[in-house]
Amino acid sequence: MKTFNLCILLSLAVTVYCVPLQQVTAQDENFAENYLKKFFNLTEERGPTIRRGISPVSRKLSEMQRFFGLQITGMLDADTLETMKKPRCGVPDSNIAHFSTFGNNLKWEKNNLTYRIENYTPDMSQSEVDDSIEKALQVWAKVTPLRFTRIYSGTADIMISFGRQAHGDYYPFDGPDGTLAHAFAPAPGIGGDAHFDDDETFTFRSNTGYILFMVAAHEFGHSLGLSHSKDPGALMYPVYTYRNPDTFVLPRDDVNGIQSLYGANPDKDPSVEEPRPPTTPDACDSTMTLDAVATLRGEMLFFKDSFFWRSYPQSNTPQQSLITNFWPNAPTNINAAYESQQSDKLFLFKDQRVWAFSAYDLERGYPKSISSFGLPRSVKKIDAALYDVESGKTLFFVGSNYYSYDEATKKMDQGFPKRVDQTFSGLTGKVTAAFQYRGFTYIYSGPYMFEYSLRTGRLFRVLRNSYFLRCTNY
Ligand SMILES: [Ca+2]
Ligand SMILES: [Ca+2]
Ligand SMILES: [Ca+2]
Ligand SMILES: [Zn+2]
Ligand SMILES: [Zn+2]
Repeated sequence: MKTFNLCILLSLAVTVYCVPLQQVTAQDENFAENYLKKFFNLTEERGPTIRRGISPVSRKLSEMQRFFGLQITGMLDADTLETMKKPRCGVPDSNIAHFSTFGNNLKWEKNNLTYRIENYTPDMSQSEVDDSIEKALQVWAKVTPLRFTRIYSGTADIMISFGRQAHGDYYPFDGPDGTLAHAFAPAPGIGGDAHFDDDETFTFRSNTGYILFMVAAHEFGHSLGLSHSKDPGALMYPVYTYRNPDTFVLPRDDVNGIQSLYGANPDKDPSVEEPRPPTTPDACDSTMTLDAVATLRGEMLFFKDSFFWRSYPQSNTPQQSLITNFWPNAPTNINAAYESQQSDKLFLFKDQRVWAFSAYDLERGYPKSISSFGLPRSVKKIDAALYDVESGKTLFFVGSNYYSYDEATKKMDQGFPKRVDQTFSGLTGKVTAAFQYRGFTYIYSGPYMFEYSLRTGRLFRVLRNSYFLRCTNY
C-alpha cells in the first residue's frame, strides 16, 4: 500500500512541472521488460531482428497500454511506468476484452467444490483468515450454482496457502508489493489452487495493508475459470483496488463472466432483494450526467458513482479508477467537488458534509458540515461547486440559486444567493456540475455542458458531458 500511494502521489504532485523532464532510466527499462515478460508474454528476442518494423517490446507495450486504457504510444512513458508499479495479481493479462475466461471453456465439470486452508499468515488471526476466505468464496457462490465445502485434511480442489519467494511452483513471489497473489485455472492437481505472498501485510478490513477478502475473491475468480478483465470496476481487474469489504457487491462484468461458465444461482430466493451488481460508467454514453467535476494540480477530474476519470494535460485518454483507490476515506456518489488553488485542497461534497484532501490525505477535522462555509442550515446539499481562479471565489450551486464564497477571507459574500440564469444566460435547468478549465467556465446541466466566459457572461458552446472524456470505443 505504501509504494502504491507514493507512486501515485508522486505522479499527481509532479505531473504539471516535472513529467516533461522525467527520464526513463535503464533500471526502469529493465523493470518494464520483466513486467512485460511476466504479464504480457514477451519472449526473449534471439538472432538478428526480423525484418524492419515494430520491436516486440514496443508491440507488447502497446498491448499493455491498450489493456489498461492508457494512451497507446508503444513507448515507456511516465503513465505506463506508473501503472506497471501498482500492486497486482500475478496471473498474466492475456486478453483485451472485458471479462474473459481462460479459453477452451476451462471450467470445473462439477458444482460442488472443496477447499482447504493449508497454513496461515501471521498478519491476522486464524478466524479472520477463515472468515475472509469463506466470504470470498461466497461472492461467487451467490451468483452461480457453485457450492464450496471446507475440508481439513487430504487434497481439496482449491488448496489455499501463504508463502514467500519460491514456494513450490514455478512462479516465485517477489517480496513486498508487486505481485500479491496468484491462482491456477480449473484443472486437477495445482489447478484451482490459490497462493498468497506472505511478504505482504494482509488485513481483515483496515485500509493499511491489503484486504485479504478482496485479494482472495479475485484469486478465486481465477480458480473458477476467469481471466483478467480490462473493466477498471471489475473484481477481475488485475490491479489491487481498495474497497470496503462490508459493502462489496460483485460487479456486473464479473457476474456476466462467471455466469457464462456456470449459469445463474438456481437457489436464489426471489423474495430477498439483492443489491444490484454495480456497472462501470461508460465514457461513450452520451446520456450520462456526471456527479461532479474539478481540477487537481493541472489535471481534470470527472466523478460518476464510485468512479472518477482523471485526465492529464499530456495524455489524450482519461484514465478511469475507483474513487476509493485514490482516496480510501472519500465518499462515493458525491454531489459536488472543487479544488481551492488558494489552499491547494480538493473538496468533495455529499449531502450535508464536506471532505477536504491534500493530495491523497484527508485533512484533520474532516468531514465537516457544509455550514462551515457559512451556508444556511436550510441547504441540505450542494449541486455543484466552482472555483474561479481570477476572483478567488467559489460558487456553490443550490437548486436554481448560487452562493459566492471568498476563499481569502473564508466568508460568504453579501448579496447572495443569486439566481443562476441571472449570470449564466440560457441555463434554465438544474446545475449538476461545474468547473473552470483553461479560462473557460463549464456549467453542466443534465447530459449537457455549457461553455461560458465568466467575465463577460457569454455562452460559447453547448456540449455533452462526455466531451472531455473522449470516447474511444470503436
Ligand atoms: Ca487443485
Ligand atoms: Ca509481492
Ligand atoms: Ca453534482
Ligand atoms: Zn488475477
Ligand atoms: Zn504459487
